[in-house]
Amino acid sequence: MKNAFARASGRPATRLRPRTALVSAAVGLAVVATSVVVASSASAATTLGASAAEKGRYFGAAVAANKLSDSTYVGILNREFNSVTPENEMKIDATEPQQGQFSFANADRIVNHARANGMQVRGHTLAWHSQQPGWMQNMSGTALRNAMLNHVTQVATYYRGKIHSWDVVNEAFADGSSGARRDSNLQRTGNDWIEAAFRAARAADPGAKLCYNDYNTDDWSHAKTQAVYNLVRDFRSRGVPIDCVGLQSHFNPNSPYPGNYRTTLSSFAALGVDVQITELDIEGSGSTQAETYRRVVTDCLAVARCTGITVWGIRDTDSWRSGGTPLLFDGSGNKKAAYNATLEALNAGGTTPPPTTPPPTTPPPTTPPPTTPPPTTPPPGGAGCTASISLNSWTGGFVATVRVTAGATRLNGWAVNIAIPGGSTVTNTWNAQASGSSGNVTFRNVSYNGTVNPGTSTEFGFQGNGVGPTATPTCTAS
Ligand code: 9MR
Repeated sequence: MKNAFARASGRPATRLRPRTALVSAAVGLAVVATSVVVASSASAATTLGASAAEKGRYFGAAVAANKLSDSTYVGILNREFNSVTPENEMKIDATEPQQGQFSFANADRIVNHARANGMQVRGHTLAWHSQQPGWMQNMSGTALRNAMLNHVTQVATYYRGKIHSWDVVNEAFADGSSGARRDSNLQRTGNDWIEAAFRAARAADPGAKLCYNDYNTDDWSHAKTQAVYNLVRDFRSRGVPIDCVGLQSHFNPNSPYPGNYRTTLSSFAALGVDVQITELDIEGSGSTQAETYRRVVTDCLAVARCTGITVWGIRDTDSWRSGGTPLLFDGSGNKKAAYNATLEALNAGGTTPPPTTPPPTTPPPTTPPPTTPPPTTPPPGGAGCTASISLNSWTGGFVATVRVTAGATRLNGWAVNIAIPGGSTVTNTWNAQASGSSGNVTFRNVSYNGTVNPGTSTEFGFQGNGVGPTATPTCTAS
């Protein structure tokens, strides 16, 4: 959407990860999991990230590298959020200012801060008509197509293993009632530019979830929403790799929260992709604003595959639309009514099924279909935890997604043991800490996903060379 706006300033800082802990016990055995739902009663998480994590979700914020020196900003970031999106630092103009010369310093500051503090990273964005560096703006045809694909490949490769989800393509559809693609130099390289970008991203980082991200796609009745839906449905039916849809969800009087928002979320999810609310902000104030935040959060929690929410900034003064005071903290860093409603809605969301997030749907080029070992049944109603693994394999490599499910008792930590076949090695891991890279490897929770409520699940993943594990993993509660 849009017109440019301010950026900000800063640098790195501290750490700290929230976690509400309650009792629990249990040691668990492992095996495959079916996910079951459970109402976690009266969870009283005191931060957004902790509460979302209890529901198997993340709660993130857009972050500006040059604000990482602001202690109030960083204090809130580290306390409340378990996911970050670089607000501008991974855009094309930032990462490839001259053709073939890549610049990752500012993005790295955010990624390093996130990783040091146990936060996931959403990558934003690999291909976009806007914020192109000058050299790209002036390109067209085959040269531009190749430059775009090279950009996707280089940036996704550089961050391979560090990105939870990539906005591979951003804002490719036109506003209004046409349902058409937005005209742009990228679009003029051919209608298949979007799928070409997704294929290149999958090949470069098979472990990242690949998202299409757009704005004004929140109202199910809008032509633009339908156009994105049709794109995703088409990609799914043809095996073009896509794992998620990002709904930016910038709400204001011209583009208000729609009553059919939940229908939009569930309709996309029914295509077999995750749905992420990627740039949430709601202009307004007081209880009106707070109630809209509550609705958005409640809608997300009601849809199993709505896996996370990112607000587009931390304090109102950090917002690209600061005049609309659209965020959860005021300019002094105080919690607003909107914050309280958001946290309440998260804490109230215990009855929702946990998200089911399969691994990337399409393997890199020349790949056999993903294989999934047959499920085993978890001990009925037992304490402890179970783990199931699904593989996306290709010649010489694999990505494993492991789902950890709590038994009858809340987990405060978990460890999953997986036998890596001889000759194979784990090359990188996300959402877990690995004890090694070969043989029997133990994957332990990281700070933000150790707490798992009874019957709910969390996921981690790893990538490896060789063949993926075939034995059933064992899970132990801690
Ligand atoms: O918040 C971003 C702002 O700092 C930039 O100046 C602007 C320039 O394009 O982009 C803003 O972020 C946009 C995001 O990348 C894509 N969706 C719309 C966001 C708000 O404009």
